[in-house]
Amino acid sequence: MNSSVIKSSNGEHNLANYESSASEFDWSQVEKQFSWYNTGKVNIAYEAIDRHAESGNKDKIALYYSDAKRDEKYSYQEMKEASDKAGRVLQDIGVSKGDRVFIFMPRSPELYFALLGTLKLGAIAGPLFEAFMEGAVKDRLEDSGAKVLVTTPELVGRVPVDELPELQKLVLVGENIEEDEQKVDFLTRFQQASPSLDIEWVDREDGMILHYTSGSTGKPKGVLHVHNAMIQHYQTAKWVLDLKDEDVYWCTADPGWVTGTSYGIFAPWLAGVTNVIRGGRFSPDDWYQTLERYKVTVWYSAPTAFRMLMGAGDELLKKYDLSSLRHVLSVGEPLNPEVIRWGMDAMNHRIHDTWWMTETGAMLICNYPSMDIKPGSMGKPIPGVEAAIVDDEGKVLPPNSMGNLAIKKGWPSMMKTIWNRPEKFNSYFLGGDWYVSGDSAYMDEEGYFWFQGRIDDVIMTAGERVGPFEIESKLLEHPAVAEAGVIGKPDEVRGEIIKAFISLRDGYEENEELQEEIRSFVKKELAGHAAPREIEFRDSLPKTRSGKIMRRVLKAWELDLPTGDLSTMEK
Ligand code: 6R9
Repeated sequence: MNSSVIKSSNGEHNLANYESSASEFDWSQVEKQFSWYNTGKVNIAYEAIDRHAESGNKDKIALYYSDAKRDEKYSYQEMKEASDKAGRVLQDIGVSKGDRVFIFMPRSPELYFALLGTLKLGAIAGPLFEAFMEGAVKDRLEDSGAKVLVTTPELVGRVPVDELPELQKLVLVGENIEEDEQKVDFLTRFQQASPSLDIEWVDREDGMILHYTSGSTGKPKGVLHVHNAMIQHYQTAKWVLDLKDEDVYWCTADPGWVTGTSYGIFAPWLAGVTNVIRGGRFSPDDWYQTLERYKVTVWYSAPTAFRMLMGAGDELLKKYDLSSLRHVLSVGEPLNPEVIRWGMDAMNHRIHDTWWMTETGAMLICNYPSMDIKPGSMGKPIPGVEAAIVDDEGKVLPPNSMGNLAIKKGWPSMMKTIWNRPEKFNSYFLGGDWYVSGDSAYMDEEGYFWFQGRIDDVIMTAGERVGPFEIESKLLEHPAVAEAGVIGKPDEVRGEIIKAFISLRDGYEENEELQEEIRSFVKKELAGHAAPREIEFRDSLPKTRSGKIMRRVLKAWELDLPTGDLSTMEK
């Protein structure tokens, strides 16, 4: 099943002792690292930032930020003060414990100040990816009952304020903002704010961050994480990211997605390292330059990015000095063996795959430095995590059987609930104890896990998780569309691309202009990355008797596969 094994490169933490018995590890050992261990009262922003500023690391660089226009750095002390000031601005407009403060803006230092300031007040931060359009923004603000939105003058037009009765304040980060009942000028208030703040000490199970993510049915769901997740953010920063004091770390994910918060904010700062944030869009030149310029030592990215870098050619790579790199990791989609081989040949680095989800809050199955890599495998569960392949009844299957990838309840960074929908939360569990991921996989005799696919219809395109239902619902709002079914179509670079099958209403003609119009409709209303790259018109779509579009049949059409059991199909 696996042709080659790449030998371990050994990290600081040799986890080999734990491999035979994951349950041997006791997470409460990790808690003792934190100042709250004795009091039980906690705040993740304090542990990530203030603690380092107070313990002799105040001048250490916490953040290097750059984009096309800005080039800045902040020490831990400066981050502490900036997040205190942002907290003050939010406190002054009435934010307090438990409130939802959403942040909808491109990466910038202010985004990070505002997010940390929100957490210091004990409020719940909700990051929104900057590419979201009006419909997507509205759904998320409405469901969460957000009280405050931090955004920019450029993006505020996408916020349908009149339709969001619970939204009280719009905090605008930009120049020359005129304040009114609702609008708040962030930068002016920030400059005047006092750089000190009384932190709200909360319980470890209190809400911290709300990430909206997609399943195969229904609207996007709000996954709530709590302060306690820091235990696992911290420990995986040590074990898996292999972070040490002197490291310069770069996670390329945007904080609109969970990787950009758990591993773009919390893990590196809890570990007290120097964190690099690069704004703007992906380009191979820009990324290599970023690695070179900051002498990045640990780099966490995604298969689509690696494939694009691979496609840009080794000549380009050779122009840069990447000798600072020590450890490279990947998440979000299957990491092809071919990409691992490219990593070895072109960069002389093993790329370490890691598996986890928005719901799980932190890494669960990984290739950590002290273990041998089997290219194509996601690795093994980290200590303290028990994973298995179970059948649909929750029965554990023997090695090499395909089934549901499931995790035994009880890891520290597990989501607390699905916002507003506790019944949805319960639906993740089988037999009480197994969290079922929605991925199918198998485990080999040596305990390595191999990803096979999604069991539901969730699409992973360029590392982003997109629910077909949200796109289908949007498509149906277009006047020409009678029925729509959306699937992921395999793609060499992006993993999958979004393909829509559409049947038209009477009076509309199938042509390219209409395709383009429908595509830009989704782009404008939802987000660029949610717009179908391919649209195919059909006279009718396959449906169950209850009227559900059978995406499985659409997929089979696309891949020229047998359509399987059609007994529930409408005749
Ligand atoms: C962190 C994150 C979760 C889904 C997950 C799976 C896919 C993530 C993977 C992987 C193969 C890996 N996924 N890591 N598939 N190999 N190493 O990506 O969270 O956006 O919620 O996506 O991503 O299908 O179920 P999220």
